[in-house]
Amino acid sequence: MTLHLPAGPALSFGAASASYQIEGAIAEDGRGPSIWDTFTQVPGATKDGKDGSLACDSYHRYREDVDLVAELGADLYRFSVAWPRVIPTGDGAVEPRGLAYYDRLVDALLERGVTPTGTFYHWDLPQILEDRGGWLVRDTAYAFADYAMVVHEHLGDRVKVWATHNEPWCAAYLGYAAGIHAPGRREGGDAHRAAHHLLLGHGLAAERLHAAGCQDVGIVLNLAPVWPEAEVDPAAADGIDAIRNRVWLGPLVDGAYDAGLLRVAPVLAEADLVRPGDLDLIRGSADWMGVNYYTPVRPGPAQPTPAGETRHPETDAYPGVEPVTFVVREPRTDIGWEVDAYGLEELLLDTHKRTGLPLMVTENGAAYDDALVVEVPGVGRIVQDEDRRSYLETHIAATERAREAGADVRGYIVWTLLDNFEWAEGYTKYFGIVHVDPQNQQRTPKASYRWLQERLRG
Ligand code: IFM
Repeated sequence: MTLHLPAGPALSFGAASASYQIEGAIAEDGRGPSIWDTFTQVPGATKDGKDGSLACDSYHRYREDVDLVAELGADLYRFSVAWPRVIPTGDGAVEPRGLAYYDRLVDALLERGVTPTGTFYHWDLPQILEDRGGWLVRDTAYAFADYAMVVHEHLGDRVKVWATHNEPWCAAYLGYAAGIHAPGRREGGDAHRAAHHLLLGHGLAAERLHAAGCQDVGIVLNLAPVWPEAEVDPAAADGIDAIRNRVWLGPLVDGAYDAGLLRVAPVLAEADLVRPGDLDLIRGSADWMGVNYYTPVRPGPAQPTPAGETRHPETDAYPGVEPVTFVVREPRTDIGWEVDAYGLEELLLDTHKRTGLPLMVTENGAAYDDALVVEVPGVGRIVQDEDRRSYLETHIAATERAREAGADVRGYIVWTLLDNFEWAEGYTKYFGIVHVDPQNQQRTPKASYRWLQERLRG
């Protein structure tokens, strides 16, 4: 039974962010380097060659951001804590100036009547831990639990709803298999080790957080409806579902990795990796689940890799699975992701049935190339983004339909408040409902923000 997750008769609304994507100030107040600081310096790692050193400068402008969230009429703000800000050496001394930043942020939110919800890990691993093996080694899971406890001891009096990880699929498989996210490693099937250690870190942290009285410990997954095309090899489609969805849900719900998953990820059967007690610790450890949804996954016909060519990165993110094409139907957003609101409805209903947990849509939104800024008399500058508004409207409606059909969905949190550093895409894809001028970080609400504001304020 969670105590603080939204539980009102209506859906709660919020906006989300992540530390490395918005904060900047990477060398301020004792922050240590993270894997994203290192990775972004590799030529070609980001599309525009840029990094998060300035981003939206939210480390200094957080009050403006809090005002934007409050004026939106949002109930919630989802932020993540930068591990290297709080423990710059990963598992050593705590940096009080790093914690003080989150104090300021949380207090400002509470003053404006917005409930903060925190995520401990949105991908900014301290570099020093990566140098010791990163998520491929077990020690990182223990260091993560220690770090989560430091943050909870400090902020837990004011932040009641926590998620351990954001999208561990990306951290494990984009980071350690496809190599397109930090730390940029291409370790094939060893990436499954990272998946297990992320889950173990979640389990260790959840156990200690529960013991410390926190009853709202969740995990945020980018689960996806997997809709195989007619020509697909069923074993490949099953492998994709296993690595995208079941590798997380199996341990969390049943305390087991299933046979179909073990076929593509035999390493998960190794006794030295999955040690006695690990799966028992993970089973039942989440009080709620965050669902991040953008697009369905449609595995298509097999795609053999011609000799000498590298496999498509999306294929590499599913190690052990025969390469398939990923079919993307129209319409698509600017990042090339298919728009299908029904996918969210189905995913929420399936996740509800599978887990029985209270759910939150912890991220949903769309990238569009909406650089057009117009001056509206009496309103000021706005960015016209009808496509994003329509995406949000149809996906909020899908969330409501899933609720009406019985899914226990408590909140809908839009990704994202601000145009920000979009990982390997650099600053070339815009998900924000608020435009951020890259020259001076000036914030300008878009039409989608105004639309949501009107809806939330009734
Ligand atoms: O920007 C990311 C976010 O950090 C995690 N979920 C997906 C978003 C869009 O790619």
